[in-house]
Amino acid sequence: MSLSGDKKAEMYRSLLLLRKLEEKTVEMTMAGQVPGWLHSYLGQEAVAVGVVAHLRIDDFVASTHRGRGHFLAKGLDTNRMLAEVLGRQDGVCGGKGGEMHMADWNVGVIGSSGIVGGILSTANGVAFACQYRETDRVVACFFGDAASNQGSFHESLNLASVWRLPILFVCENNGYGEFTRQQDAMRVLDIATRAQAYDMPGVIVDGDDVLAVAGATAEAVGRARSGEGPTLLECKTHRWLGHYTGDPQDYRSKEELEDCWRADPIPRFRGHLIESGLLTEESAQRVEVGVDGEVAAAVEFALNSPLPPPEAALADVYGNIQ
Ligand SMILES: Cc1ncc(C[n+]2csc(CCOP(=O)(O)OP(=O)(O)O)c2C)c(N)n1
Ligand SMILES: [Mg+2]
Repeated sequence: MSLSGDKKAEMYRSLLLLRKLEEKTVEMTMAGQVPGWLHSYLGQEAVAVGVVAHLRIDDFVASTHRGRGHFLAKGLDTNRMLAEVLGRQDGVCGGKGGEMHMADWNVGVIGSSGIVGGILSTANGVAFACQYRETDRVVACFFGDAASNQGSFHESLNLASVWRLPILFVCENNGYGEFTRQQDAMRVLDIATRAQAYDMPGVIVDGDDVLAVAGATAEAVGRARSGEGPTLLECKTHRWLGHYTGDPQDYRSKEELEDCWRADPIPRFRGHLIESGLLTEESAQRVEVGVDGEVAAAVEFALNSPLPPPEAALADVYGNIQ
C-alpha cells in the first residue's frame, strides 16, 4: 500500500498541526490557562501520523495519558479538542474529561486511559466487536514503553493472539516511564521481542521517521484486516519535554536533549517532500500559514467557550439503557 503524493502532503500538514497546536497548548498551560497539567506529545508526532496514515475513518484508535496527538491525527476536531483541554463546555466531552480523557466515536476515537496499560484490554474489546460483527475494521492501540511491564499488556497480547483480533499494538518507546530511564526498569530494551512469546510479529521501527512508521503500519493493518491477527509495532522515539509540564527534567543531560531535537521528524519529512518535488518552499509556507490559522481559531473558540454549568456534572454519568 504505497502513499500518494496527496496523502504525503496531508501527512505533512497533520505533523505540523500536531506540533503547533501542542506548542500552543504547552504555552497556555504554563500561563495557567489549562486546569491541571499536560502530558506533552512534542517530538513523538511521527508515530501518530504514520500509523493513522493507513487507517480509515471507520477504524479505531485508543490511547493513554499522552493521547491528544493520536486523536488529532485521527480527525478529532481541533476546536473541540482544545476546548476539552481547557475544561470548557464545547469540549469534545463537554469539558469533563480534560487533557487525558477524550473520546469521539464519530471519528473512531475510542478514548484513553490514565491507568498505565489499562487501555490495551479496552482496545481488545473493541477489536473483538469488530471481528464478531464480521467487519474489516481495525483498532490501533497506543501505549508507552513502561506500560509493556504491566500485566494487562501481557494478558491483552495473549488474548489478541489466541483470538486473532484485528488490532495493532503500537508501543511508543520514548525511553522513559515518568522520571525513570527504560534501562533502569527493564533488561531487554527492544519491546518488540515480547511479541515472540505470543506468536505474533514484533516489528521495530524508527518512530521519528513518519514514512517508516507508515510502511510498517501498512503491513500490520493488512494482516489485521484479512483476519491474520495482531502485530506489536515498537516505534523508537523521543519525548522532548518532561513527563508532564511541571517536570523540569533535571535528570536528563543537555546532550541527551540535543539528541532528541536532532531527531525532529518534521524537517526530515519536509526534506523528503522537497527532494521528491511534492513540496516547494512556497507551498510549505502556505501550509504553515494555514496551520497557524487553524491553531489561532482553536484558541479563540476554546477561550470563548464557557465552563460547564454545575448541573452538567450529573449528565452523561449513566448511559440510556432501555
Ligand atoms: C497503573 C498505573 N501505575 C502508575 C501510574 C503513574 N504513571 C502515569 S504515567 C506513568 C509512566 C508511563 O510511561 P510510559 O508507559 O512509557 O508512557 P509515556 O509517559 O512515556 O508516554 C506512570 C508510572 C498510573 N497512571 N497507572
Ligand atoms: Mg515512555
